[in-house]
Amino acid sequence: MGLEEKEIKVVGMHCPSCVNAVQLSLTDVDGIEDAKADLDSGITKIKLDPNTVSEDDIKDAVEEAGFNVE
Ligand SMILES: [Cu+2]
Repeated sequence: MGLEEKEIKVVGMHCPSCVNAVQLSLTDVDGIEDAKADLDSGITKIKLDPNTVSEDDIKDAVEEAGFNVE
């Protein structure tokens, strides 16, 4: 079972603690191994197990942290 890299765009981040919150919320999801968000672009790279994680899981985690997926 291989990991996949997925890229999303998160909107609403405006400081390093926003970045942290997004990353923590994402890596908290079962099946997400790593998440790196870029503050300026919002581009967030997620390393995940595609069999475990759905688009909705990602969206929910970002929203739970208080942000949105574009
Ligand atoms: Cu912030």
